[in-house]
Amino acid sequence: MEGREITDIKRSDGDTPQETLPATDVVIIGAGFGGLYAHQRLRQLGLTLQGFEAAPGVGGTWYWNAYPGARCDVESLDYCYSFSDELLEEWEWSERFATQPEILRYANHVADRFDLRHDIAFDTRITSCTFDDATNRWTLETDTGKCISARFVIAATGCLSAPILPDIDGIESFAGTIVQTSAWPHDGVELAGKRVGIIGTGSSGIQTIPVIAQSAAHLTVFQRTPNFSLPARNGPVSPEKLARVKADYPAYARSNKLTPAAYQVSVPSDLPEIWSPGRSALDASDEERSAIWDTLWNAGGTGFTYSYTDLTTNADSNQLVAEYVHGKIRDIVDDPETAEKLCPKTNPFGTKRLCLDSDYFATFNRPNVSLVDLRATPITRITADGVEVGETVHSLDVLIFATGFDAMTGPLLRMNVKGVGGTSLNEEWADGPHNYLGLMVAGFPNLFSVTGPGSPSVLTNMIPSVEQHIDWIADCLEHLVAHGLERIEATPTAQEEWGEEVRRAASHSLFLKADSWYMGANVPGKPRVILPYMGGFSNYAERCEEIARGGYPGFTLSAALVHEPSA
Ligand code: N01
Repeated sequence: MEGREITDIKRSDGDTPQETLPATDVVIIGAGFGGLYAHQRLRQLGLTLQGFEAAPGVGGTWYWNAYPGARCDVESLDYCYSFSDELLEEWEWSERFATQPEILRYANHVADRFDLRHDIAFDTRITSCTFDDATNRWTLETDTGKCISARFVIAATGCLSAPILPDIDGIESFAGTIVQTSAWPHDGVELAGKRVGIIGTGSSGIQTIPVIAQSAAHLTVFQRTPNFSLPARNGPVSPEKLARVKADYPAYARSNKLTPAAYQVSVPSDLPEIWSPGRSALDASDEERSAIWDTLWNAGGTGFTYSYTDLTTNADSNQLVAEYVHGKIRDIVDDPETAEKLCPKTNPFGTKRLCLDSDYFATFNRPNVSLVDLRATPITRITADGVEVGETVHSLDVLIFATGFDAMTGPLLRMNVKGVGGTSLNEEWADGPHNYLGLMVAGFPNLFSVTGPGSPSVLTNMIPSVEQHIDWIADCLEHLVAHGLERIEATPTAQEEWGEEVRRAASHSLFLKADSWYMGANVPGKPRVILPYMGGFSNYAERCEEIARGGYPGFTLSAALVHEPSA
């Protein structure tokens, strides 16, 4: 089994590392899209690099989330690197929304084509990162007993790479197969003819449920909170879009980076003429709104959310769109009681990550699928036989957890990071993340995070976003080397002001009202703060560029050791 086991993650046992690797200029943690591009970009600077990746192969989140039905919900022609014109021209995507295996093939193709594997240690997880103020170097330890010293560390650790398994009584007593969507074995899980249960109805659950229902003897969906989902209407890549994009793919890909979400959502050609951009949903009549929403609903994808500007900022507009989607669910689902349970009413539309689905709601019309409403009756315990809800035991052969991630901060906080004076990042972030531009934390010099909290990251098309971060980091390292500098650190003031900016950017948003992972609300005890920066990708990228052009205000750059080594 190649997938990550639930209890999998090898932890540092506190033993002294057995082997010290040669010191390096830069350690790159992670070999997903961020890490791979970091290798490609930084090697051009002539720095020595050492990469570490917990998985046996490249791909990051697209390596681990190999569950049936996994696919991206950014269109494949947009979900790609733009750093190489040749790569853009030669790669052919087969579907509008690419599947996980196809995206993983793409990641492998990039690794092979640009020869990116040789500096990466696979099957190796970083267990600690400790900064030495005396030498301005980081020491990193791995779960394989290795230790390495690096001048700079790039944490390309992903935003949704720290899975969480809920603390449900009796989980270990289940006699059947337990599997997480985020650790799906690459050699598959036998589901055909089995009694399968799934806990979780976020993007992962909503994608996998319709596929599993096709082969399982019975599928029981344990739902705590219903979610808004829009139809993907997946299919082959549209020939019109392909022609338009391929006419000048590099220019098209570059122009993605000039947009608020690093993604150009195309408006369907049959959109009623009454539609124009930049309007409130409240300025349209009921008929206009229905006509526009029907067209966008039928076109599929996330274009629906661009229909009006205030769907996630004005509670009345939000109510209108929520009711529209409830109406669609009631139309699709035959059983009115089930339909009602599937209508999301506890969180405003679009404020938890919107899902894109292929026949999710219709799946509940199948005779072999049942919905268990955990709001009405929570899970009592898991037993050897299955899941006990109230007085009822749902007997299962396979139990799937699609229960999400400790998003954005989790991947960094699970690495036992200690900065200047031994201060732990976990302590620094006890009340939520603090950093400058989502890139660097005061007191943690020479450590860069890629699409971390406080950056637009998860609200954007991630591949252009990671490229923007890595380009900025690479330019910054080039600047340091060119000027004989060896240390860069965010100032506490810049960090504080950026925190204010992150809060200000979210202040008018209904996102603050949702129990979402954007707000840290899905992890018990996690501080409830907005994690991504909502000011838009293009503004943010411009700001980062200005800061670099201006000689890095808000950062302290130093030429040599800041402190004398202690005796
Ligand atoms: O995780 P989630 P996900 N008892 O956190 C439920 C990206 N992604 O893996 O809402 C019962 O969204 C929880 O219930 P509740 C995307 O950004 C992208 O699905 O907390 N249920 C919820 O239903 C996405 O947002 C793609 O009440 C429990 C579910 O588990 C992010 O990854 C595809 C529970 C978790 O949903 C995470 O998505 C897949 C408990 N104790 C993922 N604990 C694409 O690009 C949790 N839940 C398409």
